[in-house]
Amino acid sequence: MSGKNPTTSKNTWNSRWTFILAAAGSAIGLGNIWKFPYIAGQYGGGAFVLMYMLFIVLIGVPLLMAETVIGRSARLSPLNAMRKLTSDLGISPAWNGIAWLGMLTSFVVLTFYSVIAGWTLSYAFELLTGHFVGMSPAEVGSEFDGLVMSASRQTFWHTVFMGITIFVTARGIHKGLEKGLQVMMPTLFLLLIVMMGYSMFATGEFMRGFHFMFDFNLSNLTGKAVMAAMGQAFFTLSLGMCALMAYGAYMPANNSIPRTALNVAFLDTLMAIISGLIVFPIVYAHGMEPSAGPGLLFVSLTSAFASMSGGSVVGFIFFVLVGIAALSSAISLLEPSLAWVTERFSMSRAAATVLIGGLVWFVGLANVLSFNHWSEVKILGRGFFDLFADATDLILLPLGGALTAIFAGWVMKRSILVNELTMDSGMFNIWLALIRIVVPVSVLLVLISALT
Ligand code: ILE
Repeated sequence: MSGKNPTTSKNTWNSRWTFILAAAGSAIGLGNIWKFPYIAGQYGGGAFVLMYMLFIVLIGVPLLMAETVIGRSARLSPLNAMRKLTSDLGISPAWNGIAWLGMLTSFVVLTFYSVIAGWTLSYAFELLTGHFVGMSPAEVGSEFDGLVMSASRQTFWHTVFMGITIFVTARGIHKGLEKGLQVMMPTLFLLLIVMMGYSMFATGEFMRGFHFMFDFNLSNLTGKAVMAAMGQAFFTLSLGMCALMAYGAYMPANNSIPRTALNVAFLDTLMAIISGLIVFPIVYAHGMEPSAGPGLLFVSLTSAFASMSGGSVVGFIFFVLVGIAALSSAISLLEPSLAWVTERFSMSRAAATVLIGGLVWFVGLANVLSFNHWSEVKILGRGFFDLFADATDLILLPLGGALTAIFAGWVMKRSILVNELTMDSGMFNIWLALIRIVVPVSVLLVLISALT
């Protein structure tokens, strides 16, 4: 392990807002806009949404704080942060497995995340060319099928997306991230509000969409639905993959970790809920099914853009902004392995980015092919895309999260936690109870209930 320490002011983000934006940039992405509506649709709406929000509060927020504490207290990449903490405590290096697991998970997630982000770029481009104008929802649906059946088109857009991610990341934290996010994230938020206005006033189905999301029937809560809600809570907050641990290393010492965690979780959840309130009314208005799967966002929204005046331009802007939200998330997924490789091999950041990003791109091709040429190739009954998505959501993220919680709650020195969290003792004890007991026990119960 090299002794390089990125605490110098050069490497800490230079304002309070920049860290919040970067952390929110990591959290807000395809998970909110693409995945939340489609998973909520598949698991029947209300009860799933309720469980998801419960997991955000009980597991997500405490864990977000724990990951950030680990990163900031050591000011190193996740793996070296864990190594430092375990060696200071004189305990088994087996705990460092948390960081290995996080690096593996963030890598695997990025391999399919980039493919879906490629879909958004493809849609932005096609909308700009006016391709969808006047198409019926059925025609828009078969266009989507055409995209996933085409290995070459998906490979092209996956390559464009990874290329941009590598380029921006290689330029370094300051230059790459700060300026853009301050403008893009609020713009995306405004556009989502505008589109929610469309769903509210132009579809005639807003209340039906609303009821789908918020009326809950507990009989819908199968073990699998609860597990999916938990996986989604981890995914959407970028937890269990060491992304926020890596970012924590750059967080200024005077930023409040609890306040940041609450802000990020609130913004992230708000974006997901708004996305659902945009998508479901459109789905109903166009006679589609909420359970349509990964194409839900693309087919429903594009059908709306196809029929509204100026829809091509609005749609183009929308998908570009979603692509940018995905970019700021993708950058955070590269960071755990990247930070470690630069420390370990004294490699330049740019070279390490190209190396890791290139590997992600290559493995990502398996996801592209799983939709078409390799659709018959099954491992554990799943094609690559489903295998990677399920393995991360249902197992790796919760496992990484639970181990992180156990480490932070039971193993780390209390003085470090107290110093980093700066909360009053009542709040601190609530956090400690959540992180020591509620997080690990819930993960365990959900895994057991889903497997039995
Ligand atoms: N949290 C982000 C999202 O919801 C990414 C998940 C990093 C992998 O899109």
